[in-house]
Amino acid sequence: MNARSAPYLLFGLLCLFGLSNCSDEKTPVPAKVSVTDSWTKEADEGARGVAYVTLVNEGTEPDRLLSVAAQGIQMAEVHNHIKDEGVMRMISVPSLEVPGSGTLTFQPGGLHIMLMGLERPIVAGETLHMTLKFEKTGIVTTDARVLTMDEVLERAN
Ligand SMILES: [Cu+2]
Repeated sequence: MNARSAPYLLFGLLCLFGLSNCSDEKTPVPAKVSVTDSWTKEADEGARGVAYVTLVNEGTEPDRLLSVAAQGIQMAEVHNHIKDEGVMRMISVPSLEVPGSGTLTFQPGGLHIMLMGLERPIVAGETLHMTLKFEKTGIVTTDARVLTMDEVLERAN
């Protein structure tokens, strides 16, 4: 080691033991999740519905989606699709992690919100009011656009 590299080594060690602010270390930003997109498709009363959201965490710390409620729907649950012995099936996700600085896009065949017990039909052209509860961010509301089946197919292409 020569005299030139010594200060860098010292800085590196201080950095390692947390005694100095490392220049490239960012201060953690508390989790703050927002819903940037939300949509659902038309469904008859008594049928099952499905809704999709895009979650963006502007904080660097992770958060968790704990529950979802939708107006006029008895029960809303976060589901995911998994491949089980070659067969796709749905599983319930009671607590979904939203990574720090991360984006989660719910979509057909993946993460979705299952809507069970429709007290009235979900009508295309209207919106469905949903309330999402996060561990750190708290309550976030969104009005999901209701698409027709044709619009859903168009979106998939
Ligand atoms: Cu489902």
